[in-house]
Order: sequence, then structure tokens, then C-alpha cells
Amino acid sequence: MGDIAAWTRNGAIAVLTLDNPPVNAISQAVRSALVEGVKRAAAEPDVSALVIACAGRTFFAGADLKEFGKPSTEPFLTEVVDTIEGAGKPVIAAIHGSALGGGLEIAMACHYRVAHADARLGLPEVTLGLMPGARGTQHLPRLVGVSKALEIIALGEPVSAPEARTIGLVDEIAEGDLVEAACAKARSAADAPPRRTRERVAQPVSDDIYEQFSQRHAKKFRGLDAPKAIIASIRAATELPFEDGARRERDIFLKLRAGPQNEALRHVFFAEREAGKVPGIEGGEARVIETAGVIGSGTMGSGITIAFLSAGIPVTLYERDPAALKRGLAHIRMVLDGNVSSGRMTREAADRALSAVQPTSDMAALANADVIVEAAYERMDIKRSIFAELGELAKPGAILASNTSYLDLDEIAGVTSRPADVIGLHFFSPANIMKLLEVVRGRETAPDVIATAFKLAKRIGKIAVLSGNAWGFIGNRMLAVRREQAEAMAVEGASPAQVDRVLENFGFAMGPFRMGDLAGLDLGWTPESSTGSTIRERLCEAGRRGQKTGAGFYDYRDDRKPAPSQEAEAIIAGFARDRGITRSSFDDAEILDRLLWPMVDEGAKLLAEGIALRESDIDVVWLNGYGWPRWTGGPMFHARQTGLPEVTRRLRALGIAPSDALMNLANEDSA
Ligand code: 3H9
Repeated sequence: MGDIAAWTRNGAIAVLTLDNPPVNAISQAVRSALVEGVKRAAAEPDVSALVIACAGRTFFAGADLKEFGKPSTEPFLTEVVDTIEGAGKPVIAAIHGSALGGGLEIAMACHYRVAHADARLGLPEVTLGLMPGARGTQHLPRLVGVSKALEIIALGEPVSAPEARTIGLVDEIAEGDLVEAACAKARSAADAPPRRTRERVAQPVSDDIYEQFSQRHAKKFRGLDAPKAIIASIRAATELPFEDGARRERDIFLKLRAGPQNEALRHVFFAEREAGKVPGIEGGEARVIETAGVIGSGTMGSGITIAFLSAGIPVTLYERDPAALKRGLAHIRMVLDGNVSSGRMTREAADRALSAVQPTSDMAALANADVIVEAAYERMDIKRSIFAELGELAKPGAILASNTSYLDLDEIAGVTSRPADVIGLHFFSPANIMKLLEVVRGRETAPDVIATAFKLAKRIGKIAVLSGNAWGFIGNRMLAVRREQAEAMAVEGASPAQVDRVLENFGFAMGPFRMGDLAGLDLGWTPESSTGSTIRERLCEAGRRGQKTGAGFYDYRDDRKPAPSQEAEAIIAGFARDRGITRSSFDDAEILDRLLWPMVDEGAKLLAEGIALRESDIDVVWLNGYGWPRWTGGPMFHARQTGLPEVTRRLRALGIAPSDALMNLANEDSA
């Protein structure tokens, strides 16, 4: 059976063990071995039943995504599933780790499922812009009912083995050895005819159930093609005989698989994993991190503290001002309590986390921390004085990190006697929730410090992306370009509401003006320093500093909903008049082009300058830090899907000359 499958015997039971590291993705070789194994079990007269198990850390984690986008090769997964289900002798799945996507479809085709108590079972295809394509939408409602099937498939969230047992997806939880338990099940089932899922009935439900489900998750499903397709396919399981439902499922699946969302979301899947691979650093020695220090207990500092605490890393939280320290601690407590009430954390875990934070107003208390993250006010003089002190007091080998979002890391590192220990760890707000961590490499940052940062990021549930040291790093530098364009369009006659609507229709949760109002228009602004040279400054001068003052680009009443503002419009129109700018109307397509493509141009420059390692890293930054719609794959992927020559053409049509960096990429693309 080749290297990929082992055939062993446990009395009259045959055990077929597949081994395709690292996650037993169902490649062509795996599919062939499964079909061959089922046929062999049928052919050998002294075999009474077959157990399908996997070696390594998991059961099958799904179809092999590396085969997608290439011509399909036989046997198809549908054939594997039908062969297993149609077998004349009972087939039992022995599930450990994760049974995902096609992996769960194989398990559902088996006549019985025995799982390890720690296993997880799910159909996460929706996260790839897909739906199950090998009978999954037909089998699952027959096993667990329509409502549960909708949740598992359309939300893509796996269930634990005990829950799977409760809802009827798993027959038994293995008490001891999994394969032994599966063999015992096989022995007890050997004399009965195989129990086929397809022979069950999926009970129909009223239209209201589908309607309510769609409405309840409207926010999550926004912009995505797959959820609608999934709902239609599950409905088919209740309305059509199995074979017809399966054909319908296949048709819908193939359409999704050939669509742009699947291509984009597969790109995202691999891009997020690729981001963790830093040439020259990968697999390198990392420093041991057992304790952390955080400087600053404001919004960022307390969010970072929660992120460490939630991963079981004790934190010494330093804040010079005792009143601010008290407020920070209260915020941390409130967030952890909220996690308990929403069921994300047990009370015990929250209490453990709270007891692992040691507040202090004495910086010397940070001396024993393995990593210290500074999240103080974004001013170079403040950062310099903190790092000068840290360089002296932190223990040898401790990592000194700054959460700066714009400032020069080398200047910060330069005030210490140990610049090799200094790194940028740019968290995004709220830091306990946002997935992105920009890891900024300074001129002298040591390789093992970078390796440690990536390892630490994974531990605290973040996706890390490496950035070189440049103003605004990857994300904020591109954001500044978008902001400049948005504000220029407002001056030239587009309303903030129109610009926001266009970006929100593209898939962002919030347009640039609403976002600006929420963050505060006065970041880095003071009345003394105001030059009135931007519309933001003019708005701030008029007391319109954003949502917190009830007024910014929009007016905010009690409900905090933005309402178009005549006053803001008058300020913007006055600004345009002062500058001699004629105002005119914009169409939506032009607005979108002007918001997106200059950013992509900036992305190309970041690559050419070596600030970003790869195009896909830029995508990962925008997907996980700025709410770029996942189903378009990120700015650089979206530009590739549109065609880089086309992007440069549209930039020119806007009167913007594409950079040499973008032109070079476009020329390579069309070569
Ligand atoms: C499907 O099944 C469609 C069917 O319904 C219909 C067909 C007709 N393929 O995530 P990790 C690689 S759609 C190929 O870092 P973890 C991954 O790239 C599929 N490769 O580990 C990485 O490679 P590298 C539905 C895959 O422990 C390595 O494995 N299934 C696949 O954090 C380790 O991955 C899914 O959507 C794959 N399917 O998490 C599940 N999966 O080391 C997708 C992983 O070179 N997978 N790789 O960077 C996962 O969710 C996670 O990988 C898993 C492990 C939870 C399994």
C-alpha cells in the first residue's frame, strides 16, 4: 500500500492506518489508498470489518488544499466516500486530533465513528469560500438534524468529541486506546449489515428556521457566497432523495470552487501560515519566555496585559501614575469578567489570570521579566527615556519591545547599550482581541529575538508579520495613503458618507471617516501646534474631535450613530474654497479606485524597499489588523486578481502616476 498506508490485523478486524504528515490532508495518494483498502477488506474473506485510522497528530484535516486550482485527479473524494459507505462489511472511523472538511466527510461515510475525547470534528469549508463537496451537506443533516448542521457547516465551527457524541455525530468516545476501542466497536458491529447514513431521513424544517438562521448571522455572512449555497444544499437534503441531493451539492460545490472567493480564501490560508516563516530565522533558537512586563496601563497596555494573561504568562504591569494604574487594572478585570459572562473563559481561569498580574509604580519591578513591552505615550522623548532606563534595569537576555506604531525603532534601540535585544511588537487595538502583531526588526535586532517574538505571538494567539523599520511600518504607512485620498476626495466634493458607504460595500466594517471619528481626529494634534492645513485640523479647531466630542466628520447624538453633518460639510467646503479647489460629484467606482489602488502602490514600494518580505505578508497585515474583507484576499491579492496592468491603468486614469515599484511588478505580471 506504499508509504502512505499500513494494513494490520487485529483478529478478524483489518486496520488501515493512513500517514500523510503533517495533517493527513487527503491527497490523491490518500484517496487511492482508502479505495484500495476498502476493496481489500471486501476481498479478504477472513476480514469481518475495517477500521480506518490515521497516524501522527490528527485524523484527516480535509482535502489537500495544495491540489486545489490544479486539474482534479482520480479517485475523487466523492468516489472514496461512496466506496466506503457502500462497503459490504462495516467500516469504523477511529478519530483523533481533528476530523475536518473531507476528513469528517470520510468519517460520516463510515458506518460507525469512535473518537478520542480530545478530538474535534468540523466542516470548516465555509472559511475557504467553499462548502463540503463530498456528501457532507447531505450526510450531516441526516445525522444531527438541520439546525445543528446549519451551525456546523455555515458557521464552520468544529464541535468537540463529547458534543459530537451528544448530537449523534459520534457513536462512542474511546475510553482507552482509540484503535482498540474502534476494533471493539467493529467486532460488535461485524454481524449486522452496515448502517449507512444515506439511508436515514433528514427531517424537513420550516422556512422560518432557515430565515432566522440567516438573519441571526447576517453580519458574519456579509459579502460571502458560500453561506447561501450551504443553506440551499442542506435544504436539498430534506427535499430530495440522497442521490439527487448529492448531485445538487456537487454542482454548487464546483461553482464555489471555481469562484474568486475560494481562490482568495485559500490564498489567505497559506499566506497566514507563510507569514510565520522568516528566512534565516525559521526553526532558530528562541529565548525562554516565562514572565512578561508591560509598561503603560492605558488601552493598549491593558489589552497587551490581557493577551499575556490569557495565555498563562504572568505580567508585571508598570504605570507611573497610581490612579492610571488603578484604572488599567479595573479595565483588565472588566474584560476578564466579560469573558466569563460570555462563556469564553471559566471563572477559575479569569481569577487565575487576575492573580497573575502584579501592578507596580516602580519600574525596578520589571527587572526579572523575560520580555518587556513598552506601551507608553507615542512620543520619542518618552520612549527614549523609558528605554534608557530599561537598558540598565532589565535582566541580561530580556527582550525589550516597543509597541510604537510609527516611530523609529533604531532611534529607540540606540539609547540602550543592548540594541540587539530591542524589537518592535506593534499590537492592534483592542490588543487582547485583534489578531495581528507587526514584529519590527531593527538594524541590530538579534535573530533569536525575532524567533522568540514569532513563537510568543503564536502562544498568545496572534498572527505575526515581520516588518522592517520604517515610518508607520507596513499597515499604518498604507493606511496613511488611504486616509490622504479619502480626505482629498472629501475636499474635492465627495461626502464622507458616500466615501464610507463605498468602502463598506466593498466589505470593510467601517469607512475611513467613521473610523477616524471613532479613533479621534486629534491624535497627535494640539491647539498650539495646529496649522489648519488639513481638514482634520480644521475640524479639531472647531471642537469636532470625533465621536468622543459628539462631532467629527459626522454628528453623533445619544445613540452614537453617525449622522451627516452640515457643520462639518461647511468646514470642508470652506477649506476647499481657501485652496481654490473646485468641488464636484464623484461616482462610486472612482471613489473605490482611489481608496484601494494608491494603497497597493504603497504596498509595492514597501516590497521594493524590503520593509515587507512578501506581498502575502501585506495581505495578512490588512486582513488581521485593519478589517480588509477576507474573501478578496487582501490588497495585494485583490490587485493581482484584478490584474496589475489594469491597476496601473486605473491609477493613471485617476491622474496618479504608478510608482516604479508597482510598474516593475506589473511588467513582471504581464511578461
Ligand atoms: C475540503 O475538505 C473540501 C471537501 O469538503 C470537498 C472535497 C471534494 N491541505 O495550520 P497548521 C498544512 S476543504 C494542505 O500550521 P495547526 C499547512 O499549510 C479543507 N495542507 O497546523 C501547514 O503547512 P506548513 C477543509 C494543509 O496544528 C501544516 O499543514 N479543511 C491542510 O495549527 C500545518 O498546519 C480545513 O479547512 C490542508 N487541508 O492546525 C482544515 N491543512 O507547515 C485546514 C493544513 O508547510 N487546516 N495544512 O506551513 C486547519 O484548520 C489546520 O491546519 C489544523 C492544524 C487545525 C488541521
